[in-house]
Amino acid sequence: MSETTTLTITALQERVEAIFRKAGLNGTQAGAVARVVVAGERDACKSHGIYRIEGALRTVKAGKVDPDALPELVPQESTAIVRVDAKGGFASPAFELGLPVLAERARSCGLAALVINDCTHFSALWPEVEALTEQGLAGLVMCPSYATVAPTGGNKPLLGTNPLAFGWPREGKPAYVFDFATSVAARGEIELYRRAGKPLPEGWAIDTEGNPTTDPNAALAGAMLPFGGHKGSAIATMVELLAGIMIGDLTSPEVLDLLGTTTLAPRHGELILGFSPRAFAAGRSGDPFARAEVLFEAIAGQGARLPSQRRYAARTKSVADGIALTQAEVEQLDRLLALGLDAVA
Ligand code: NDP
Ligand code: PYC
Repeated sequence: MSETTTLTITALQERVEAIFRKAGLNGTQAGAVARVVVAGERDACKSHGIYRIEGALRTVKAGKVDPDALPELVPQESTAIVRVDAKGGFASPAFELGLPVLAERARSCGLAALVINDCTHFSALWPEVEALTEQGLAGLVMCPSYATVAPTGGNKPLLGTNPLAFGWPREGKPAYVFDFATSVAARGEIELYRRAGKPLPEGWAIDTEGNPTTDPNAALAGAMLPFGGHKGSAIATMVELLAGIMIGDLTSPEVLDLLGTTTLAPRHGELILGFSPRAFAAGRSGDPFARAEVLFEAIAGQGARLPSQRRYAARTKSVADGIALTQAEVEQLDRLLALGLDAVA
């Protein structure tokens, strides 16, 4: 078995934050970005954990994200739309800035939307959805990425892997949360197969000729496929419309035109919706949270697991035992900390 090193969550946060500081990110950017990277590692979501640091640094080095950005709330009073201008920085600090205002508006209006413009988003969406559920709100979050997915019936990359995440708060229990790419798999997952020299499961991708492939390199050069055929294709299109066009930001093909590559983290906007279940259920019989529990119990009663259950179990273990990193991962973190942006091409 290969050697591992175990770090506490706090120690990993400090190390990842230091890497981002060394690479030139200001405190606002470095702290928030490190928090989502470490959360990914803590919850055993390897495709959005420390593996993402290098891509983020490459994006800084290429000048496609502003490491010194300070996100700003755009004044828009008395509306359910809260807008944060990320100022060309990463999405996470913009989200952290907008969250309290979104929560306050969602509570007072029943629902509210946080629009983030001009951000670079490379992480999972569940940290954002969970931040909403921690406020007692249900949440729906989505963003485009870059054109890497062929629409069903097509054969060329056009849509993004466009993640969609939802959360429902639960009293005394971890929230019900799902978060997935609208492609069969996230692109990060394909990259991990490539690095491991393993073939992809069938049905994930097509090559540049439009033929099915299980070769990760051919898949990355060709196109990924939407999940659930035409259904995933339509949901990914909805994400382009709502979290791209509607909020006055880039669609996935426009992101790819801007970056010219999928090796950098995508720059676009993000849409975060917060709902107050109590406000929606007001005047109707039954407590929405109690009714939701009946549904969750019925799901579990059939032997099915709730989404995020695996993640929460991994989190419990990480909190108790720390996060185990392979020797290669530790060496990579050391290299990034020592060299900063010189560590990436
Ligand atoms: P997965 O297929 O790994 O997981 C999707 C969701 O389904 C998770 O909530 C997972 O919970 C749940 N789930 C998995 N198996 C089961 C099961 N048997 N029963 C019930 N629930 C289950 O996600 P993807 O690979 O599609 O996406 C991975 C991540 O990539 C996401 O976090 C997404 O936000 C991110 N991403 C980000 C992009 C960006 O542009 N920022 C683009 C694309 C993806 P659990 O975790 O507990 O297994
Ligand atoms: O895994 O598909 C992905 C992805 C794209 C941007 C961030 N993650």
